[in-house]
Amino acid sequence: MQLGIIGLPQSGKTTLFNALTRGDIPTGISGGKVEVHTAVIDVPDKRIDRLTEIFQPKKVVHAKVTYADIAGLEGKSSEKGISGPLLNTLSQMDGFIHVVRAFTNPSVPHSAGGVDPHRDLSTMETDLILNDLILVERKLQRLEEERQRGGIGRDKAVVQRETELFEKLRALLSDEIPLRNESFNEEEEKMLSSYGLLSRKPQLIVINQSEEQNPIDVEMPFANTQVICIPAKLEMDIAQLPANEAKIFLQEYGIEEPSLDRFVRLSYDLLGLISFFTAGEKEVHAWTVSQGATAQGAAGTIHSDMEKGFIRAEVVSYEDLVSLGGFAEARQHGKLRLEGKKYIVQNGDVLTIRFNI
Ligand SMILES: Nc1nc2c(ncn2[C@@H]2O[C@H](COP(=O)(O)OP(=O)(O)O)[C@@H](O)[C@H]2O)c(=O)[nH]1
Ligand SMILES: [Mg+2]
Repeated sequence: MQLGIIGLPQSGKTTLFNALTRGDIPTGISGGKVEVHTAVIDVPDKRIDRLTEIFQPKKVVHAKVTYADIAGLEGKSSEKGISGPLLNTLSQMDGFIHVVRAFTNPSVPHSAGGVDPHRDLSTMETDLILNDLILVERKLQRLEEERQRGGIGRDKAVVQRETELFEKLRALLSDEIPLRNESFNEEEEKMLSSYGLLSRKPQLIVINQSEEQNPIDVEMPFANTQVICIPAKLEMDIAQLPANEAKIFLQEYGIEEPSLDRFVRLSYDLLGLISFFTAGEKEVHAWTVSQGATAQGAAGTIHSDMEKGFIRAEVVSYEDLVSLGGFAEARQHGKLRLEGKKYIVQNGDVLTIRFNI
């Protein structure tokens, strides 16, 4: 799973990226050069800590999310659309972290004049929407040509439905509605899957504020959109401290949980992902699946042999396992269930897959 960090120049993308990765990539670089940095992050999860206490495994593996700091969007690519390589990178993302500047810092002038998070938010949103609109117009043109030629072996009804879908997209985008606000049926999803439409990707908006500012109220009336306020610079400074010093720092400021931990979890939720666990003396491991995944599908994320040779899954919820203290105890209390391949995996299920090859 990959999340692209986007936003206007000097909004704090690299600062946030450094905070997430404990990195030290130079910040404050102006100019709209296209540049991408990526890093893989462990998803913080207190459940893993508890399971580790119980099983004392040799190895612990967290769920992962990849973040990409993507510089190059300037909020004015609307007429021609976003340039090739940049568009290509953006299209490959599963979702966006959209950093919006709210911090005041006299040494960082704002290219559009004063600091105005609402203005910047809509500048970037418009950019994504217009870029999609250009793509949709082109597609409709090709469909029209196909119709005039009398089709090229494609079912006429399919071409018709595709045209209707893209006309619907054009109407939405013309009304400045991002496509992530809409839901699509299975056939439409399939028709759209090869188009990396940017406004269709789920978005987590990060209001990058100064630490002394009160949280800023930003309303986003669209589905698949969440907002979080983060003082990115402060978070970067904390992340760059050695772990023990960071702890003291957080205690002194009365911060229970760094906002970054919440942030990483929010971005995981935004993508509709859940974790299930495998646990034993060898390893405690968090695995990532989409909400609605089946037991057999989940087995496949561990190993393709487990999916092919799937017999049953032994399932216990994280809460039951932890409160009873182990698999044997869970079995005694009837909390260890046997489930078939169609079972829908729940967030926090601890699975043992039975399979043969
Ligand atoms: N005071 C303050 N300065 C910040 C904050 N976030 C970023 N900056 C500064 O703003 C400048 C641009 O940040 P950077 O992360 O490079 O922005 P990017 O162009 O979006 O990658 C740098 O000089 C940062 O130190 C913040 O939360 N507070
Ligand atoms: Mg940068």
